[in-house]
Amino acid sequence: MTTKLFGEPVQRREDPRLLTGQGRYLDDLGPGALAAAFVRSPHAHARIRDIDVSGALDVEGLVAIYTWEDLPGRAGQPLPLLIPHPALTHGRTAYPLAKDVVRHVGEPVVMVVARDRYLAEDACALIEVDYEFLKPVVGVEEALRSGNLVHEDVPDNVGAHMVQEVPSADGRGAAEAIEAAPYSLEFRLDIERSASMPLEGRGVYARWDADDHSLRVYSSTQTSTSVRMAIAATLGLPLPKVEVIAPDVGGGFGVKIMHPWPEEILVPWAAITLGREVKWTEDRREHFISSAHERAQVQQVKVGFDGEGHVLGLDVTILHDHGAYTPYGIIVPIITSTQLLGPYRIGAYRVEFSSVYTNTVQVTPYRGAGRPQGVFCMERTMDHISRHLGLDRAAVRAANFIQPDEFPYDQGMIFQDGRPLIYDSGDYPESLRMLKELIDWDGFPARKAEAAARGRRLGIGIGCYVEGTGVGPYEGGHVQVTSDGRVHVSTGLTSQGQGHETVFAQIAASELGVPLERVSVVTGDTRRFGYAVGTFASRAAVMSGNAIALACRKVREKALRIAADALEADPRDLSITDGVVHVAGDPRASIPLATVAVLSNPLRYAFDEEAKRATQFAGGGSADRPPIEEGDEPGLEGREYYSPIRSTFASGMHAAIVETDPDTAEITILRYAVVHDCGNLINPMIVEGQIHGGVAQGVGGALYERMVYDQHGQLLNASFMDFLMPYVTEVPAVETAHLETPSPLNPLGIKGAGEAGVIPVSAVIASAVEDAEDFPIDRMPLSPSELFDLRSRHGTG
Ligand code: MCN
Repeated sequence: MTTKLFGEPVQRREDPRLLTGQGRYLDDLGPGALAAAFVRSPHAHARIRDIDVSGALDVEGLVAIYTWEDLPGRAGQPLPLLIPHPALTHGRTAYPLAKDVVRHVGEPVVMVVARDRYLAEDACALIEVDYEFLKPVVGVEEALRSGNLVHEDVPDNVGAHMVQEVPSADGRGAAEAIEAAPYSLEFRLDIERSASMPLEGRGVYARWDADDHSLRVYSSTQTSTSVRMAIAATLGLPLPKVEVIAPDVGGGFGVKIMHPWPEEILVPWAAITLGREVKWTEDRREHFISSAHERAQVQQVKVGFDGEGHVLGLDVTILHDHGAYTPYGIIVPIITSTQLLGPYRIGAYRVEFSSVYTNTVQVTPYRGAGRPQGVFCMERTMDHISRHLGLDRAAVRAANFIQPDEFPYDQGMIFQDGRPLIYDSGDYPESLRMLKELIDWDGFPARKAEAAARGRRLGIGIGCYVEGTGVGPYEGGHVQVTSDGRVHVSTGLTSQGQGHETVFAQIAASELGVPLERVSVVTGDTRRFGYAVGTFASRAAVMSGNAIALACRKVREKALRIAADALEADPRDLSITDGVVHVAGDPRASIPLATVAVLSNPLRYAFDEEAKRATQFAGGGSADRPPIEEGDEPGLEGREYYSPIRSTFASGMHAAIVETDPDTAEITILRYAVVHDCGNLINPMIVEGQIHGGVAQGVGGALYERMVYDQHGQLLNASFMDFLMPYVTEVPAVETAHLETPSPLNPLGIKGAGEAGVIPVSAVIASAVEDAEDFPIDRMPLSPSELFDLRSRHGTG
């Protein structure tokens, strides 16, 4: 690399646009489009006896009303189940509009299209649906106990049951290892439901071009290519006749990935059927009751260990609340059960989970995707062991760490991508050393004692994790240098605020040796890049980053070849700096990359000054060769795909100091420290921003955010008045240090960072509160009133 932009804290170039109101979000588009609105089920479980739309027919501006019966062919089938798995014996997905039965409050039943949203909502209010009530099931334990079935044909409400077991080196199973261990403990953990709450909800806007027989769809999505494929397949359109564009997207955090939402099928279908532009923008209540939730699990843990805290056997049984449907199969509990192992070498491990249906909103991946639950389980376990043995909590973790010379380290499990769970690199002891120094771990007991002398309760907590990032199967990058010397980069995955316009430009500028200002980046537009997987699983940097680097290398090689020809030099003697190709040792022998771009196209119309100069500059190649040689293409551009053999494992360790109020049980985070390792950093400032945002979300999950369902399946806090999120006043300043252990698996040596911040926060806060209060914390989130109750229960209140 000739221009050092990779690794620099370059300012986010998208921010001036986004922060000054210049962003173009879904609802900014199609101001004249017809509006769709939905009648959604008010009941958690009911049979639809009749739908009477007659009362709505006179509403002024009404254009159409659709129920399930109106949906043609595949559009009337259940939505796809994206990731089937042999353990998922009873996978179920919803119909785009409910057919016969509704299984959670908020399930769409009728779609109305009208001149504007107000009129569409008015019409919705006048449609009468006659429901026969069925008994709802809420909560995983209730679902297993009660005879009420969410799906009539799913016995016991269990959609999937899976066991993975890794015996110890001496061949013992987990039960045997625990039995034989000098010490053992058993405990239960409860983690409640939460959800990703992007500032911008979901939304779709579709335009049908009857002349061209083609459809253009804008969706606030994390995966425009999957939306495109789903629309083409469901509505029977040839793929090239469907284009999907993700405009600026105001956050996704998982809820906008891959699986087609009903609205992403229904709105385009209505646009085609009506021959008009149609748009739907989700409102906040719809987001609460109709999109997706995550996290809810009950975990039963048994652990056996020796006197130094080495884990000899671990047995975890998980009840995973899947809500009413399983559009992504069992990906979330699989991630929990595999990544639970963290940075540790565990003697023998057995994990069993049941994925349980309930009459609540479906569960799909939310930032961290099952890992916060796994880390909560493992880190609580480490704290239980330390407490039992009276050992330092950091020392017990260190005793179990996989050592730097043990990589690649095979955990013996099968990862969520169906491949072996192998960690590629890391240095966990060094991470811990850095973290202890950052938070002054060893100095804390004195600080705690000093505070206690003044009547204050302080506690310190710690949490460690690993994260498989950059999952495949592929991502691509396209790079083109035009005759004005500009570099146009595109990749198919989308952006929701991660700073991709900046980091991908940094990669291209570094690889090609051009100034950053000359690079532009387009993401999430199937017109520019048709094959892509999408933005989730902290994969954009690894996947598109490497694909773009490879495409740049291809372009660079071609540029050097053409330049060498023009300069009559050896390509190996050339370098590119500041957008100019130079011959080593001859400062006057140079040619701008812009000129090389002109020379790359034998059809040299001189449309601009640069092209005119270039045409005069050199003949561009030998007279005895054809203008385009075999295997070559005109233009200075290249497309490459990156497809890894397996995921690369990022890791990190967090620590927090909290204060709990002896009277009110209020929990205040006084300090929060992070050591993070995502391999080579492309942009440390962006990674820190990602970590800070993740920690803020994690603080929400640890102390505030929960979905409160009553026994009738009604979500009681479906608004920002009642669903508490941390404000800036509750989020601590995050002190961050980076460790860079490059990944040996990809050319840039990078690992992902986008979810890292959120993953261990609940575990860390629990650890710190436990230290302050001196009794075990077994649930998340933890409100002051719950802490108050726990104090009473433990006789310390
Ligand atoms: N990065 C870097 N160096 C590295 C690794 C990453 O500079 N070694 C940069 C990347 O280039 C990128 C950012 O850090 O700009 C995050 O990179 P990555 O880990 O690849 O994550 P993705 O870009 O794939 O983003 C997805 C991830 C996920 S899974 C969720 S959920 C999430 C998140 O990112 N949703 C977000 N962060 C979010 N941030 C915002 N603002 N909005 C969301 O919806």
